Amino acid sequence: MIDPRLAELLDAAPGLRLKTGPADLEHYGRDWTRRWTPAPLAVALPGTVEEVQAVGRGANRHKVAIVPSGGRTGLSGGAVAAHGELVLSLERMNRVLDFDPVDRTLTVQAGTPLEAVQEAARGHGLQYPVDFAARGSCTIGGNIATNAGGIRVIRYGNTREWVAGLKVVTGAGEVLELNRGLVKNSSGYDLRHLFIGSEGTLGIVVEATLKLTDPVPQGSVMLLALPSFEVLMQVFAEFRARLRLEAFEFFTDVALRHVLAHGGQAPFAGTYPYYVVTEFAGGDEATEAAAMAAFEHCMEQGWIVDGVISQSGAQAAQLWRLREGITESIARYTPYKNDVSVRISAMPAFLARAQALLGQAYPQYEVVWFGHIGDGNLHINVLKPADVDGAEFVAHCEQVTRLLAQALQEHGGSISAEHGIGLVKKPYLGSIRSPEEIALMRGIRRVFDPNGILNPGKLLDA
Ligand code: 2HG
Ligand code: ZN
Repeated sequence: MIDPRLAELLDAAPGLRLKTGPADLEHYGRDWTRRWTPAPLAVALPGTVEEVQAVGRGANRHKVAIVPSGGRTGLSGGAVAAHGELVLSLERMNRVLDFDPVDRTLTVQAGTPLEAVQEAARGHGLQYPVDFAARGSCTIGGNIATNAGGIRVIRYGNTREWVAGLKVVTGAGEVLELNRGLVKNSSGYDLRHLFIGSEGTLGIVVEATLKLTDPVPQGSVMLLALPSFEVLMQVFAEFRARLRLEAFEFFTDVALRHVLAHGGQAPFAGTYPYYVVTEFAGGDEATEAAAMAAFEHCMEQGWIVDGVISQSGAQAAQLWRLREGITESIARYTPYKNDVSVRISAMPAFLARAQALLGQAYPQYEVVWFGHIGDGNLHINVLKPADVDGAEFVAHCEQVTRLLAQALQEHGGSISAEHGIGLVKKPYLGSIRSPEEIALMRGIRRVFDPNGILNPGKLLDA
């Protein structure tokens, strides 16, 4: 028999789709973290803003928690429903609603996959430049909820920079139109920015008006081999000084080995401990000369020991695969993930500290280092050995994360650069936010969601 709360929902919004089968509950109740057992009450799939409002009203009436759900590619447990929540999937709201050639904006429903946004922009001769490996599965609503970053932040910034307007349904069921696509709007608090990065705790993003920009002509991609961690920031400084960088990403040989185990060709005859993938716009002679000058200077200094440069789009894609394939290639080891950042200027000191700390803390585990080094963002993945119990492994890694959080605090960094706090990083929020800030965040949450129905337990406790 159908739960009376769900029957009431269907009465209020007959067009709403509900899923309650065990396979659906499992599928929609988890994200890429895989740490929690999914146990939602049901999955609601609205097709309109009014249906989202109906779900909100019903949830408020019965004090049922809602977990907003996009592509569930999150890595911090922000979209996990493990306690009888109602998952509100935006999957059916996946249409491009409008393109304005004068404003150069694209208005899309929140469930639109990032890749579809990028394609729609290209179709109009423009680009939406936020980009990362999960582009085919993640949705723009989820990108906004976490202020997603990715591989081109160094040039274009995070999702926040590209949101010109938002339509949201608050926890109280009101519809708000925030900023309405304006470039200039000095009229008090910019609530749009509160919603960006709020991890589904203030309201449900239902539509977004996104800024687009000029496409960049196909540039070149270089793969560089480095002899040590210590020279990484010198290589970055040299390339950044001479070229307009679109991306500057690093990974270790351990990461490369995992990617190659899944297919693809080794880029060099030999192996080296560290690699950088960098992309720069241009394609003209001056850019090529600048890239060669940077490369040669680094070789002379002994900061680079080998390198290749793409000669075609296909080769560029092959080189990118070596970096973009990392997360997928290690997924079967249920990695414990750290996603940390410091200011770029603090990176050399922090790198040395983190390497010493983690080397000592994890002698028995394989640790995969990679990340957006040009943004001061490191991803550290600790792989679980098959014979170690999952809970024991996580408990051990959490002890180390506490030490890492302390080191980050000393270096003025953040425990979550781009994946969000969710459930995974909640214990460490105090390492980046003061008690006063956290109290204000709680207060803001209560204003938008007075009954505490929106993604409870995520980001911060009530
Ligand atoms: C990336 O940069 C993503 O590829 C995933 O942020 C990072 O798996 C990770 O730790
Ligand atoms: Zn990343």
